[in-house]
Amino acid sequence: MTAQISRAANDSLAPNDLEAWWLPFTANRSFKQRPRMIARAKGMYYYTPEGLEVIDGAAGLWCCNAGHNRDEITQAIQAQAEELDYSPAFQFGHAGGFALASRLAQLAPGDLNHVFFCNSGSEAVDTALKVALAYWNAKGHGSKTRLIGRERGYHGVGFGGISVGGIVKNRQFFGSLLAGVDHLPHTYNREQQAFSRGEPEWGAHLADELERIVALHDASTIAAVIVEPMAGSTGVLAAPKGYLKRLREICDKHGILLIFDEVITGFGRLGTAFAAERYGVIPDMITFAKGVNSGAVPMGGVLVRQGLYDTFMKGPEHMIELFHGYTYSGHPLACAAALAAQDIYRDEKLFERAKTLEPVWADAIHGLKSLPNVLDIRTIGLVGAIDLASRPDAVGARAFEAMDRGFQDHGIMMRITGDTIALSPPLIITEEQIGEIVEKLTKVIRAVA
Ligand code: PXG
Repeated sequence: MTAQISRAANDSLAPNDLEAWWLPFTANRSFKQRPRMIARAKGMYYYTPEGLEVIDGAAGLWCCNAGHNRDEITQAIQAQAEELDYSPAFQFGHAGGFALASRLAQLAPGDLNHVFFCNSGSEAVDTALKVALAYWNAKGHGSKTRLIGRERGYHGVGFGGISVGGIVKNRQFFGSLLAGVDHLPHTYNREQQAFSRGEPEWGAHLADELERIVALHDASTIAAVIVEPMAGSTGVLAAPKGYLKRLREICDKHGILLIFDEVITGFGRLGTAFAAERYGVIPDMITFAKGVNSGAVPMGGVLVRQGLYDTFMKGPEHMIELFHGYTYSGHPLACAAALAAQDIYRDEKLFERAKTLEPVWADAIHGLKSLPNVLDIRTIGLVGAIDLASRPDAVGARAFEAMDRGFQDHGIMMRITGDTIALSPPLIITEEQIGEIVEKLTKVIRAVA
């Protein structure tokens, strides 16, 4: 079948054949029958080829924190492309990469002083897991190889990430995955936590499950624990109060590295530069991507504590210290975009803005509580999730329809997972635009009742 879409106002942006592109994490056949095409973006809005304005309730995919098509970022990318298009990062360097690494190290809490660049969150996760293994090797503890993730965790789609991840569909079709992985329980319990704002009161004790895992495997076999401070993809599960501190304490007690996957929570999403700052917990590594350059050019990376980096910096000086890296690590265009995005975050105080708006946002989203089929609503920072009741024998159908009708009929972009609607608008959102999101969501949730 060749799917055609009607000739749109902007001919040059409307392809006439949708077959060739196999879209990721997408219902392809349904998309190609009723495509959701995007032609351009500005600020808080996307525009379809037909010119329909769509408010971005998702910051793209949790990444465009400074809003869309910011002139400062566009100009930085353009200037960089004219000056230096590509520069190898194996044995060579360029000023933008060093400037950005210093900037991110300053932004990060504690002694997370070093940055390893890659090109996505998935690569950042694989990088962090490999650094953890290589670190213990370098310390002479080669038996510390186990990796501990968490049920319902999302750490991208590399084999490392899906192994420590805990989303069943992302794992079940892909064989035996990495060996030697175990999982903490997830932290969601609707009975105890329904309609929570910020960190749920209940659930810190679930961190103690790490003690049970250590007792089972022995700490001498465990390299690292990786968790999202707020599990995003699985439907917005904020860490319960005190949970992350407890994980840190147990990791310290047993000599286990703690990795925060901040691919979503990094760069202001929870009202601080990193969630680590919000929780006053310093992990050994932070993975980031998405918001680092407001989604303008693919980029990810890992922030690494001083002690880890120092452990690698030994042996003959002509020798490579870590046998790992990517052709596009620290790509000049990604770095230029990131420096410009970081300027915007600082100059417009967007992280503080997210913090100030958090209660306004929470009031607005929790106001949807009485709409049909709403089972739970969770908010934290500038993130929200709405669980809808599933239709009988059709899990996911209601939210899928909400996403489709939201875009096609009501001019709102949202993310869905199962029957959960997830929201994470750009941090530039105004109170009026929060109202617009709520108004449109109200119509959509009623329409799919
Ligand atoms: N870690 C976390 C915590 C993430 O949320 C990744 C790693 C992987 O990043 P890359 O750049 O490889 O995709 C992510 C990505 C959604 C959604 O709506 C979430 C992500 C990506 C796409 C959609 O739930 N998170």
